[in-house]
Amino acid sequence: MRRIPESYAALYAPLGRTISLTRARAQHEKYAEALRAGGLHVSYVNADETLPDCVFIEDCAVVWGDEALIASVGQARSGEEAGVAAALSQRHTLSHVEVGSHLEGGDVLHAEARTYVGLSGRTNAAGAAEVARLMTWFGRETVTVPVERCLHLKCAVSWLGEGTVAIAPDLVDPAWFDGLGLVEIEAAESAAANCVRVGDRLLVAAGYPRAERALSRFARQKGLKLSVLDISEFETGDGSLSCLSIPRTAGP
Ligand code: CIR
Repeated sequence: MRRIPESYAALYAPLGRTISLTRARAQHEKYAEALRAGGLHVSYVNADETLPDCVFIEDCAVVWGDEALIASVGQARSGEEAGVAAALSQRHTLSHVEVGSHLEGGDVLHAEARTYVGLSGRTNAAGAAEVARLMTWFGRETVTVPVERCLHLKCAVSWLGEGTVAIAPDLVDPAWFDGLGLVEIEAAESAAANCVRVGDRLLVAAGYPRAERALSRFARQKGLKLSVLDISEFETGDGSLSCLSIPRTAGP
């Protein structure tokens, strides 16, 4: 995870979006507790005041096993990758996407033997090809999915485990995920399609009661525990659950 800089609130204030740093920090800590409850050790990259959106660490790298592919984030956030690369280099072998490749981790979804990469406003075909190269190394197939109605692929679809994804069909066509189980999230609550699975825990965003019922039914059937997390202060910055961490759960 990455600590929240004071400048995070200042970035959104001129847009009329109010962020309480106190609330954001409390929500961030609850999120870390849920990751720990799922069996992970959490380490932090320091905040950087010159990079107000840096808390959305997921976008900076794609990690699989001991490999970390350092992404190339959108221009407004450029520079966030360096601190994340330095932290990851302690335990991972790094590679960097090439100049001209655009890639944000929010567009990369691992599900069963496939990795799906969203072609979005933030990730281009060259960026997706770099993910495919890394995944081929691990014997995984990569599929690109057009993303036109939201920021990243994972705003619309996320891995729940047990062969299943949560998906907002109004944002991305479920046909791309043929062969997987689908927990459909209705349009009015589509933000709840971004969940995080760690160990026997499913992290879901608070404030989406119908989606929570559907996800809690899934969790009950599969013997998982649900952590319902308020991430309002990150949603105000267009973030969702997965963007607050880079998990090292998948891979050999
Ligand atoms: C951005 O626009 O890049 C940030 N304000 C939000 C990034 C959210 N990242 C994510 O969902 N993976």
